[in-house]
Amino acid sequence: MAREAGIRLETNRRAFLGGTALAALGATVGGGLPSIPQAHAQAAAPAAAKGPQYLKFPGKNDKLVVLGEKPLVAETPESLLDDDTTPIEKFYIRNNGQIPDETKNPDAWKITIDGEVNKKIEITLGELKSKYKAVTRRMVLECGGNGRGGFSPPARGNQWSNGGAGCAEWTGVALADVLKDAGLKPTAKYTAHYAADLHLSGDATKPTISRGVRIEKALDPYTMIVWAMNGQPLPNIHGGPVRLIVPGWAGSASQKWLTKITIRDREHDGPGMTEFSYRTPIKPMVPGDKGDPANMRILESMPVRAIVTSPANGAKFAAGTKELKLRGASWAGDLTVKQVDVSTDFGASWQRATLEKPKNKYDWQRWTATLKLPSDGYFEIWTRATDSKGFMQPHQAGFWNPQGYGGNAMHRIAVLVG
Ligand SMILES: Nc1nc2c(c(=O)[nH]1)N[C@H]1C(S)=C(S)[C@@H](COP(=O)(O)O)O[C@H]1N2
Ligand SMILES: [Mo]
Repeated sequence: MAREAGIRLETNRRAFLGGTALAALGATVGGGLPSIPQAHAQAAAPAAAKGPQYLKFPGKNDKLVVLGEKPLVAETPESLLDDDTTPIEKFYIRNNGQIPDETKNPDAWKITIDGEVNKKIEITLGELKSKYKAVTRRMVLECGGNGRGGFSPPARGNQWSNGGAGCAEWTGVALADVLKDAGLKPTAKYTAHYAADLHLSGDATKPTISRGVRIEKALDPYTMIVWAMNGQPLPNIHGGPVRLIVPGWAGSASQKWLTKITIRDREHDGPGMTEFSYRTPIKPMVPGDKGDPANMRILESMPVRAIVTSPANGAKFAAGTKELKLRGASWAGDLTVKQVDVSTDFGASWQRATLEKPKNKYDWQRWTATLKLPSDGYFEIWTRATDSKGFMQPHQAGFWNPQGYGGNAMHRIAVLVG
């Protein structure tokens, strides 16, 4: 009978440095840890000496790990992503600015659509709900920086393991339906998203973050304006009363507390669109270099990723356990996952996992596998996914970039038998 013990082999750099009894063990595991973690471990040790800080937030699971307090950012340990649909209490939180107060009258919330349209639209959430056909879809939302903790040297930003992602049931309307009413001009090329959250500085004239997408993605029927999450009114912390969900692309495009979408005739240039923000190198760059903004292009679809959601990293099993049942999740941005494999010999040989179909496009794909263990002892379980175009996760986060996007190293956990 599997039993989670008091050991924790944390997978993110900050956490495993926490001086746990098995820190040395954890150092070799590293979901996305570089192969030579010791050097960084020493360099980063003083700041991380306290170990992981757990979230205390109303309605949220107290095992979420705080990556930043101002703004509030919290990630979900992989083992908490074991539900088919991620419950709200386990869903990661990523803010760039201040969290607005909860609105008292959600249906009076106003959204404006302007710019390269024939007819500017000003609509309340109440009108949006009654005027358009509502749909519910289970889709992954994933932070553009997910997996960043795997980069060596470390990249700027929150050091996510793989838990800057979740998969929820979103209810709302297709953005395309609203854009159709507004009437796109032939010059409509890109969206620009605006919201009600105040900049960290408190300066009301500065947007906190304002990203956008190519008009083709805005017209994807799965790109939605949503007001409910898992059948509940969208919680304030997740952008309630109303937000965008742009599935498959960096989560930053999924504007929370949505107030306005301006249609532009060129790529948007708001905060989060320029220099190194949500941009990856055109020509691969030297890891650790400053980089050249002219060599960067905007990040769109997220890369393929699989995680083990059960057992948890650090799980202990009774002596004589010969078989382990694994469960996990996998997803691949705009694509689907074709195959998931698992290994217990450090990637020397691989066994194919059983992969489920997504419920709808952009849903994640759950997977299971049964592993035979040759003996008691310490084992690492590695998992890797391959997407529908044949791209497989690398052993280490590659294509280094200053802000650490696209880090999709294989997920690794450690277990102890006996
Ligand atoms: N208005 C607004 N929208 C936002 C953000 C933000 O800071 N402000 N953060 C973005 C980022 S970077 C991500 S990853 C997702 C996170 O959504 P969640 O907090 O609901 O998980 O929201 C996006 N939308
Ligand atoms: Mo993000």
